Amino acid sequence: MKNLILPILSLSVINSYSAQKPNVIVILADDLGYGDVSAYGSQTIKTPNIDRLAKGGVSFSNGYATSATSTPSRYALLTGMYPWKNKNARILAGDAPLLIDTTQFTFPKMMKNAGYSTAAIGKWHLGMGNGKPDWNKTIKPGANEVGFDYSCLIAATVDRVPTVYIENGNVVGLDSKDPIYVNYVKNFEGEPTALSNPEILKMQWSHGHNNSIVNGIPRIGFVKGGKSAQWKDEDMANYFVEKVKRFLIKNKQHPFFLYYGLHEPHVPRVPYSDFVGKSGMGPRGDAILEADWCVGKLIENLEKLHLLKNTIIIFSSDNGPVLDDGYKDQAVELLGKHEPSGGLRGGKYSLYDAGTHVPFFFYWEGVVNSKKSNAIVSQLDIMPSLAKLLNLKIPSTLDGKEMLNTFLGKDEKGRHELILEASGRLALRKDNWIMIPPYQGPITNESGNELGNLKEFGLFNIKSDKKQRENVALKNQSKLIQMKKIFFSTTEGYYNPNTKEEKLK
Ligand code: NG6
Ligand code: CA
Repeated sequence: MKNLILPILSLSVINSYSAQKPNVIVILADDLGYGDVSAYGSQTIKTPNIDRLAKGGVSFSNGYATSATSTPSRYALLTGMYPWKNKNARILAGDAPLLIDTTQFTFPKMMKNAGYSTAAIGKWHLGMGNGKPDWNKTIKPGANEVGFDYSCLIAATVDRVPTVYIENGNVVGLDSKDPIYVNYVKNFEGEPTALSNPEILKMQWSHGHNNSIVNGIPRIGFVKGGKSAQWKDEDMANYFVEKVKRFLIKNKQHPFFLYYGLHEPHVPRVPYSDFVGKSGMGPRGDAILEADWCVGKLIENLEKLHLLKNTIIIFSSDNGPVLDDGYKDQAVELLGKHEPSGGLRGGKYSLYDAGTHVPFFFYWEGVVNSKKSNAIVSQLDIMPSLAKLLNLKIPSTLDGKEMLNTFLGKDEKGRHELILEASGRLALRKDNWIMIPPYQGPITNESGNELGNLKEFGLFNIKSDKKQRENVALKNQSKLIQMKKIFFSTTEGYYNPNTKEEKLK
């Protein structure tokens, strides 16, 4: 009953009764597209658990990640700052140093200061250590130094070494007699790679992923030793579900903030056997079903612990979808009628809308009513909005905007403007318009996704032309001029038409 009265209590009242502070969980999927959840109407995949959050809460049809790749998106969510202002906020290698400055204001620090227990579980990809860490010692600084009391993470992505779990800075299950070494430049003598030993691969690579082989899967980067600590991709979903469960049990009497980074459906897509073949779309679809199962387990555990009614759950994805992201897993061949981007143009890596326009749901059982909202919201705005709810102070310099009532479904006022980013390239969404300035560089990358590199300014009305088929810049000069003005003043010093896709590690 308690939480039913919450909305009518004044904010100061929420604060004086710490027992009533709502728990907060942010679930961030990896490469899940706007059309990859059935909540927005897709008939080709069924995601009932994610849909439960969508249908029981506020379902945003204009929800955005800041960026079309993982590292910058996650940086923005956790700091409230546009990631393109930090030149290092690009797809990080597995041995990259911690990207967030330990003195920086962060979402977990804010929650911790408000008395919350904080945890990051799952995908990290924000670097750890001071650069090329010794993985056999405690790796610092990392998630624990930017505000998380507890962390259990994969350092980067599922396709990058080291392929080990790292709990509070320590590699889990490491045998000191078999230390682990990582190198992103050259291989360790005698260690098999996808090029030297293709016969031991259980999954083939299509581009990029031809370095060390772990669990029969070729990865990015070279690794030696640490055999006892290597994860089994098939078991990863369950591993993190259990870690989440333990965290919930431990904190059932105490307000908590959980950042839960699902690893699906990023490549390599290697779901648990229960999901294999279940989507009819091959590993990519099966991995989405597994992600949905993880969300189901989380809800089930919250219910069992009687926590669901006092927990805000925010669900989104770090960037848009991709099919062939470097492994031959038949994502293209078995797609059928499924549209991962939900009919938007582009995908991961793209300045077109599907790069950053992602699933976005705000669920708070008993407090927030079921609603579909067309308001434009960004993951940047989550932290400032929760600050408002909890009456917490945040720096005035943040790029995130307070939109509490929009998240609570009480009004439809969203952002008017949002800068979108793809590998350092920038665009502007303003109300129903998207303006993409000219960029050199290829039309597509190896994944086949269109990058949104246009020779001239592009202007699209995404209300009337959601697929961005028609560049209406010439027809709408005054709109273009207005948008250019906003774009150049917001991004002053950051627009460079020669920005190329960096050679990725
Ligand atoms: C790219 C990888 C891709 C993926 C991406 C990061 C190649 C050819 N491609 O470099 O597979 O790992 O980085 O994805 O290596 S993200 O979602 O974490 O940003
Ligand atoms: Ca991603």
